[in-house]
Amino acid sequence: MQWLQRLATTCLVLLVSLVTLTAEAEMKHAKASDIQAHMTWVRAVPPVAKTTAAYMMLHNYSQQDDRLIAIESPVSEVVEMHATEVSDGIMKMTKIQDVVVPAKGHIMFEPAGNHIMLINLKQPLKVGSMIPVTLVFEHHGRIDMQLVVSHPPEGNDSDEMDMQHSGHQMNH
Ligand SMILES: [Cu+2]
Repeated sequence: MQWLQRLATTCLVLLVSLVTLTAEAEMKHAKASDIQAHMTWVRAVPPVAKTTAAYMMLHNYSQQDDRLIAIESPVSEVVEMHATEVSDGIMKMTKIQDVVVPAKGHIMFEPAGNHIMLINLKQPLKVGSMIPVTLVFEHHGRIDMQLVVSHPPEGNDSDEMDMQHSGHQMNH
């Protein structure tokens, strides 16, 4: 019966290494489709404006947290992630270096919240046109997407945001 025992042990070792290999492969090959953006848009601004903001809901369907470390776009010289804070009744925007999108979770880039700033626009952005944007993640790498330029949805206080962003523009 010794051969049977040996066979069983060999099978077990093979099985364990197979499972380990599969798990490792899954960790390394984080699929780009794990990360998905919804409700993406870029705020339409007058042609003279040098700055605008982009918004989206960002889902992470994978089993591990991922960190958004950079955002790129050919339409502006600089792209930054900003947080909005209220101190002494005044809304302030501060640059943030990265944002963690939790496993099986989502984050928002939204008016009056965290948002993406397109600073020093190279050309006026036409309403309805598509803007290429690349999100760079620690694990999932580079993810390309197209964001439509549009006016804020009905009921959104756009004047407030426009004021914020023109105020903000002077800091750059
Ligand atoms: Cu901002």
